[in-house]
Amino acid sequence: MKNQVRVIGQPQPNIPWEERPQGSEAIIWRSKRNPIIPRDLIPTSNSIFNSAVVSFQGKFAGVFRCDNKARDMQLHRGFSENGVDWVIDEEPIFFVCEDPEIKYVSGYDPRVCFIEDRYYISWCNLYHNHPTIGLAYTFDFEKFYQMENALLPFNRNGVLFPKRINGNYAMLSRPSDNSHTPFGDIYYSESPDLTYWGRHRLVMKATAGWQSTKIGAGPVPIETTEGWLLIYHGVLTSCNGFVYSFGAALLDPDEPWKVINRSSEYLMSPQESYECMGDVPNVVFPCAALCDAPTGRLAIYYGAADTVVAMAFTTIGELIDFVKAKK
Ligand code: BMA
Repeated sequence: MKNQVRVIGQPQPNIPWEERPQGSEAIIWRSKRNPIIPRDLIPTSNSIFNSAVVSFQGKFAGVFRCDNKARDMQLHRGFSENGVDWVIDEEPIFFVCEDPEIKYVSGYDPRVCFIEDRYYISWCNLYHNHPTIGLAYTFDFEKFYQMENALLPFNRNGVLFPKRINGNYAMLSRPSDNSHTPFGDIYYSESPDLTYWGRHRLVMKATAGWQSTKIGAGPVPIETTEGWLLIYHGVLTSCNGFVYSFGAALLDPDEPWKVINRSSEYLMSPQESYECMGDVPNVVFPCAALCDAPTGRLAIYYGAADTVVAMAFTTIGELIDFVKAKK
Protein backbone atom coordinates (compact mmCIF):
# COMPACT_ATOMS: atom_id res chain seq x y z
CA MET A 1 0.00 0.00 0.00
CA LYS A 2 1.28 3.44 -0.88
CA ASN A 3 2.33 5.45 2.14
CA GLN A 4 0.07 8.41 2.94
CA VAL A 5 2.95 10.49 4.33
CA ARG A 6 2.91 14.19 3.51
CA VAL A 7 5.90 16.43 2.90
CA ILE A 8 5.93 19.57 5.03
CA GLY A 9 7.19 22.03 2.43
CA GLN A 10 6.44 24.13 -0.61
CA PRO A 11 4.97 23.14 -3.96
CA GLN A 12 7.74 23.08 -6.57
CA PRO A 13 5.82 21.78 -9.60
CA ASN A 14 8.58 22.67 -12.07
CA ILE A 15 11.31 20.43 -10.61
CA PRO A 16 12.83 17.97 -13.07
CA TRP A 17 10.76 14.80 -13.31
CA GLU A 18 10.74 11.63 -15.39
CA GLU A 19 8.22 8.82 -14.93
CA ARG A 20 9.44 5.42 -13.72
CA PRO A 21 10.50 3.41 -16.80
CA GLN A 22 7.78 1.07 -18.01
CA GLY A 23 7.98 -2.38 -16.50
CA SER A 24 10.35 -1.26 -13.75
CA GLU A 25 9.54 -1.80 -10.09
CA ALA A 26 12.63 0.02 -8.86
CA ILE A 27 12.22 2.39 -5.92
CA ILE A 28 14.59 4.85 -7.53
CA TRP A 29 15.30 5.37 -11.24
CA ARG A 30 18.03 7.29 -13.01
CA SER A 31 17.46 10.14 -15.45
CA LYS A 32 17.55 9.13 -19.10
CA ARG A 33 19.70 12.24 -19.60
CA ASN A 34 22.48 11.14 -17.22
CA PRO A 35 25.03 12.39 -16.71
CA ILE A 36 23.28 15.76 -16.77
CA ILE A 37 26.49 17.75 -16.23
CA PRO A 38 29.60 16.61 -18.12
CA ARG A 39 33.03 16.98 -16.57
CA ASP A 40 34.03 19.70 -19.04
CA LEU A 41 30.93 21.94 -18.94
CA ILE A 42 33.29 24.84 -18.23
CA PRO A 43 36.66 25.08 -19.98
CA THR A 44 38.64 25.20 -16.73
CA SER A 45 37.23 22.02 -15.18
CA ASN A 46 38.77 18.59 -14.83
CA SER A 47 35.54 17.35 -13.27
CA ILE A 48 32.19 18.65 -11.93
CA PHE A 49 30.46 16.45 -9.34
CA ASN A 50 29.11 16.40 -5.72
CA SER A 51 27.05 19.58 -6.17
CA ALA A 52 23.99 21.24 -4.62
CA VAL A 53 20.98 22.86 -6.27
CA VAL A 54 17.86 24.66 -4.98
CA SER A 55 14.74 26.30 -6.38
CA PHE A 56 15.43 30.00 -6.81
CA GLN A 57 13.08 32.72 -8.07
CA GLY A 58 10.90 30.21 -9.93
CA LYS A 59 13.96 28.64 -11.57
CA PHE A 60 17.06 26.94 -10.13
CA ALA A 61 20.44 27.94 -8.74
CA GLY A 62 23.29 25.89 -7.37
CA VAL A 63 26.78 25.64 -5.96
CA PHE A 64 28.96 23.22 -7.89
CA ARG A 65 32.12 21.41 -7.02
CA CYS A 66 34.47 22.05 -9.95
CA ASP A 67 37.94 20.60 -9.62
CA ASN A 68 40.13 22.55 -12.04
CA LYS A 69 42.95 21.33 -14.24
CA ALA A 70 45.50 22.11 -11.54
CA ARG A 71 43.25 19.82 -9.41
CA ASP A 72 42.29 22.57 -6.96
CA MET A 73 38.85 21.90 -5.52
CA GLN A 74 36.64 24.98 -6.02
CA LEU A 75 33.02 26.05 -5.57
CA HIS A 76 31.28 27.67 -8.54
CA ARG A 77 27.86 29.25 -8.92
CA GLY A 78 25.35 28.05 -11.54
CA PHE A 79 21.84 28.76 -12.81
CA SER A 80 19.27 26.73 -14.70
CA GLU A 81 15.82 27.32 -16.19
CA ASN A 82 14.76 23.69 -15.84
CA GLY A 83 17.07 22.07 -13.26
CA VAL A 84 18.72 19.90 -15.91
CA ASP A 85 20.60 22.23 -18.27
CA TRP A 86 23.03 24.36 -16.28
CA VAL A 87 25.14 27.42 -16.92
CA ILE A 88 28.06 27.42 -14.48
CA ASP A 89 30.35 30.41 -13.91
CA GLU A 90 33.89 29.88 -15.12
CA GLU A 91 35.27 31.70 -12.07
CA PRO A 92 34.94 30.27 -8.55
CA ILE A 93 32.61 32.00 -6.08
CA PHE A 94 34.16 34.98 -4.33
CA PHE A 95 33.24 34.83 -0.64
CA VAL A 96 33.17 38.16 1.19
CA CYS A 97 34.88 37.46 4.49
CA GLU A 98 36.04 40.05 6.94
CA ASP A 99 38.17 37.69 8.98
CA PRO A 100 41.38 36.73 7.11
CA GLU A 101 41.86 33.83 9.55
CA ILE A 102 38.97 31.83 8.10
CA LYS A 103 38.87 32.96 4.50
CA TYR A 104 38.01 30.56 1.72
CA VAL A 105 40.92 28.94 -0.09
CA SER A 106 39.33 25.92 -1.64
CA GLY A 107 36.30 23.79 -0.90
CA TYR A 108 34.32 20.74 -1.85
CA ASP A 109 31.08 18.80 -1.49
CA PRO A 110 28.71 21.79 -1.02
CA ARG A 111 25.14 21.64 0.27
CA VAL A 112 22.68 24.55 -0.02
CA CYS A 113 19.89 25.02 2.53
CA PHE A 114 17.21 27.75 2.61
CA ILE A 115 16.45 28.81 6.20
CA GLU A 116 14.05 31.64 6.99
CA ASP A 117 15.28 34.39 4.66
CA ARG A 118 18.45 33.24 2.93
CA TYR A 119 20.39 30.38 1.38
CA TYR A 120 23.17 28.88 3.48
CA ILE A 121 26.03 27.01 1.89
CA SER A 122 27.90 24.40 3.92
CA TRP A 123 30.94 22.64 2.50
CA CYS A 124 34.15 20.94 3.39
CA ASN A 125 36.47 23.90 3.94
CA LEU A 126 40.19 23.69 4.39
CA TYR A 127 41.39 25.40 7.56
CA HIS A 128 45.19 25.34 7.79
CA ASN A 129 44.91 22.54 5.25
CA HIS A 130 42.62 20.47 7.47
CA PRO A 131 39.04 19.67 6.48
CA THR A 132 36.22 21.22 8.51
CA ILE A 133 32.74 22.61 7.86
CA GLY A 134 32.69 25.98 6.09
CA LEU A 135 29.52 28.09 6.21
CA ALA A 136 28.35 31.04 4.14
CA TYR A 137 25.08 32.65 3.12
CA THR A 138 23.64 34.44 0.14
CA PHE A 139 20.32 36.14 -0.50
CA ASP A 140 20.61 36.32 -4.26
CA PHE A 141 23.42 34.05 -5.52
CA GLU A 142 25.28 37.25 -6.42
CA LYS A 143 27.07 38.09 -3.17
CA PHE A 144 28.22 35.34 -0.81
CA TYR A 145 29.20 36.05 2.79
CA GLN A 146 31.44 33.62 4.61
CA MET A 147 30.86 32.93 8.31
CA GLU A 148 32.93 31.19 10.98
CA ASN A 149 33.75 27.57 10.28
CA ALA A 150 31.07 25.58 12.08
CA LEU A 151 33.16 22.86 13.70
CA LEU A 152 36.72 21.89 14.49
CA PRO A 153 38.84 19.90 12.07
CA PHE A 154 38.57 17.12 11.18
CA ASN A 155 35.06 17.06 9.85
CA ARG A 156 33.15 16.64 6.58
CA ASN A 157 29.61 16.36 5.24
CA GLY A 158 28.11 19.22 7.26
CA VAL A 159 24.43 19.41 6.36
CA LEU A 160 22.01 21.96 7.85
CA PHE A 161 18.36 21.28 8.68
CA PRO A 162 16.02 23.68 6.83
CA LYS A 163 14.48 25.08 10.01
CA ARG A 164 15.35 25.63 13.66
CA ILE A 165 14.63 22.67 15.89
CA ASN A 166 13.66 23.43 19.49
CA GLY A 167 14.74 27.03 18.81
CA ASN A 168 18.23 26.24 17.53
CA TYR A 169 19.84 25.79 14.13
CA ALA A 170 20.79 22.15 13.60
CA MET A 171 23.47 20.39 11.59
CA LEU A 172 24.56 16.85 10.79
CA SER A 173 28.26 16.19 10.30
CA ARG A 174 30.76 13.38 10.05
CA PRO A 175 33.94 13.69 12.15
CA SER A 176 36.83 12.38 10.05
CA ASP A 177 40.59 12.45 9.66
CA ASN A 178 42.92 14.38 7.36
CA SER A 179 42.96 11.77 4.64
CA HIS A 180 40.50 9.32 3.08
CA THR A 181 39.04 8.41 6.50
CA PRO A 182 38.47 4.68 6.94
CA PHE A 183 35.74 5.30 9.57
CA GLY A 184 32.87 7.70 10.17
CA ASP A 185 29.49 8.08 11.87
CA ILE A 186 26.84 10.82 11.61
CA TYR A 187 26.50 13.31 14.49
CA TYR A 188 24.00 16.08 15.29
CA SER A 189 25.00 19.52 16.64
CA GLU A 190 22.97 22.60 17.41
CA SER A 191 23.58 26.33 17.58
CA PRO A 192 21.62 29.43 18.65
CA ASP A 193 23.37 31.65 16.07
CA LEU A 194 25.23 29.45 13.52
CA THR A 195 28.52 30.46 15.16
CA TYR A 196 28.65 28.56 18.45
CA TRP A 197 27.88 24.85 18.11
CA GLY A 198 27.28 22.30 20.86
CA ARG A 199 24.96 19.64 22.36
CA HIS A 200 26.58 17.10 20.02
CA ARG A 201 24.69 13.82 19.73
CA LEU A 202 25.40 10.59 17.87
CA VAL A 203 22.76 9.93 15.19
CA MET A 204 23.93 6.71 13.58
CA LYS A 205 27.00 4.58 13.11
CA ALA A 206 28.43 2.75 10.13
CA THR A 207 27.06 -0.78 10.42
CA ALA A 208 27.43 -3.52 7.82
CA GLY A 209 27.58 -4.29 4.12
CA TRP A 210 27.25 -1.21 1.85
CA GLN A 211 27.53 1.09 4.90
CA SER A 212 30.17 -0.80 6.87
CA THR A 213 33.16 1.59 6.59
CA LYS A 214 31.60 5.04 7.01
CA ILE A 215 28.41 7.01 6.45
CA GLY A 216 27.69 10.72 5.85
CA ALA A 217 24.61 12.90 5.43
CA GLY A 218 23.67 13.72 1.83
CA PRO A 219 21.02 16.28 0.81
CA VAL A 220 19.32 18.64 3.29
CA PRO A 221 16.86 16.49 5.34
CA ILE A 222 13.24 16.59 4.12
CA GLU A 223 10.53 17.29 6.70
CA THR A 224 7.57 14.89 6.53
CA THR A 225 4.60 14.00 8.71
CA GLU A 226 6.56 10.88 9.75
CA GLY A 227 9.81 12.62 10.68
CA TRP A 228 12.93 13.90 8.89
CA LEU A 229 13.79 11.90 5.80
CA LEU A 230 17.57 11.71 5.46
CA ILE A 231 19.31 10.42 2.35
CA TYR A 232 22.89 9.49 3.24
CA HIS A 233 25.91 7.87 1.62
CA GLY A 234 27.50 4.70 2.91
CA VAL A 235 30.88 3.22 2.08
CA LEU A 236 32.07 -0.35 1.79
CA THR A 237 35.77 -1.23 1.54
CA SER A 238 36.38 -3.74 -1.23
CA CYS A 239 39.71 -5.28 -2.21
CA ASN A 240 39.91 -2.49 -4.83
CA GLY A 241 39.03 0.37 -2.51
CA PHE A 242 35.95 2.29 -1.37
CA VAL A 243 32.49 1.78 -2.92
CA TYR A 244 30.09 4.70 -2.28
CA SER A 245 26.34 3.91 -2.31
CA PHE A 246 23.39 5.69 -0.74
CA GLY A 247 20.39 4.82 1.40
CA ALA A 248 17.85 6.60 3.58
CA ALA A 249 16.71 6.90 7.18
CA LEU A 250 13.84 8.47 9.07
CA LEU A 251 14.78 10.69 12.04
CA ASP A 252 12.61 11.82 14.94
CA PRO A 253 10.89 15.15 14.13
CA ASP A 254 11.80 16.85 17.43
CA GLU A 255 14.94 14.96 18.44
CA PRO A 256 16.54 14.17 15.06
CA TRP A 257 19.48 12.35 16.63
CA LYS A 258 16.98 9.53 17.33
CA VAL A 259 16.61 7.19 14.36
CA ILE A 260 13.09 5.87 13.75
CA ASN A 261 13.98 3.63 10.80
CA ARG A 262 16.97 3.03 8.57
CA SER A 263 17.32 1.06 5.35
CA SER A 264 19.44 -2.04 5.54
CA GLU A 265 19.63 -2.27 1.72
CA TYR A 266 21.11 0.52 -0.33
CA LEU A 267 18.81 2.67 -2.42
CA MET A 268 21.42 3.11 -5.15
CA SER A 269 24.87 1.66 -5.69
CA PRO A 270 27.30 2.48 -8.51
CA GLN A 271 26.21 0.36 -11.48
CA GLU A 272 26.06 2.55 -14.59
CA SER A 273 29.26 3.13 -16.56
CA TYR A 274 29.45 6.84 -15.54
CA GLU A 275 29.27 5.75 -11.87
CA CYS A 276 31.86 2.98 -12.23
CA MET A 277 34.36 4.76 -14.46
CA GLY A 278 35.93 8.13 -13.85
CA ASP A 279 38.49 9.79 -11.63
CA VAL A 280 37.31 7.75 -8.63
CA PRO A 281 35.44 4.64 -9.79
CA ASN A 282 32.37 3.26 -7.98
CA VAL A 283 30.99 6.41 -6.37
CA VAL A 284 27.43 7.73 -6.15
CA PHE A 285 27.43 10.72 -3.78
CA PRO A 286 24.14 12.63 -3.29
CA CYS A 287 24.34 16.31 -2.24
CA ALA A 288 20.91 17.73 -3.10
CA ALA A 289 17.26 16.83 -3.61
CA LEU A 290 14.38 18.91 -4.99
CA CYS A 291 10.96 17.96 -3.67
CA ASP A 292 7.48 18.96 -4.80
CA ALA A 293 5.53 18.74 -1.53
CA PRO A 294 1.98 18.10 -2.89
CA THR A 295 3.02 15.19 -5.15
CA GLY A 296 6.01 13.97 -3.10
CA ARG A 297 8.11 13.86 -6.28
CA LEU A 298 11.80 13.91 -5.56
CA ALA A 299 14.72 14.67 -7.90
CA ILE A 300 18.04 13.63 -6.32
CA TYR A 301 21.32 15.13 -7.60
CA TYR A 302 24.42 13.04 -7.09
CA GLY A 303 28.06 13.07 -8.09
CA ALA A 304 29.13 10.03 -10.10
CA ALA A 305 32.68 8.62 -10.00
CA ASP A 306 33.98 12.01 -8.77
CA THR A 307 33.64 13.16 -12.37
CA VAL A 308 30.09 14.19 -13.41
CA VAL A 309 26.69 15.13 -11.95
CA ALA A 310 23.73 12.76 -12.39
CA MET A 311 20.10 12.75 -11.32
CA ALA A 312 17.62 10.13 -10.08
CA PHE A 313 13.92 10.14 -9.22
CA THR A 314 11.60 8.62 -6.63
CA THR A 315 8.65 9.68 -4.48
CA ILE A 316 8.63 10.39 -0.76
CA GLY A 317 5.91 7.77 -0.07
CA GLU A 318 7.89 5.00 -1.74
CA LEU A 319 11.09 6.09 -0.08
CA ILE A 320 9.55 5.98 3.37
CA ASP A 321 7.99 2.56 2.67
CA PHE A 322 11.49 1.43 1.62
CA VAL A 323 13.08 2.80 4.82
CA LYS A 324 10.43 1.11 6.94
CA ALA A 325 10.66 -2.24 5.12
CA LYS A 326 14.01 -2.90 6.89
CA LYS A 327 14.90 -5.86 4.70
C1 BMA B 1 35.15 11.60 -0.03
C2 BMA B 1 34.96 13.01 -0.52
C3 BMA B 1 34.03 13.06 -1.71
C4 BMA B 1 34.36 12.00 -2.73
C5 BMA B 1 34.57 10.65 -2.09
C6 BMA B 1 35.00 9.58 -3.06
O1 BMA B 1 36.12 11.54 0.96
O2 BMA B 1 36.20 13.55 -0.89
O3 BMA B 1 34.15 14.30 -2.33
O4 BMA B 1 33.27 11.90 -3.65
O5 BMA B 1 35.54 10.76 -1.08
O6 BMA B 1 36.25 9.90 -3.63
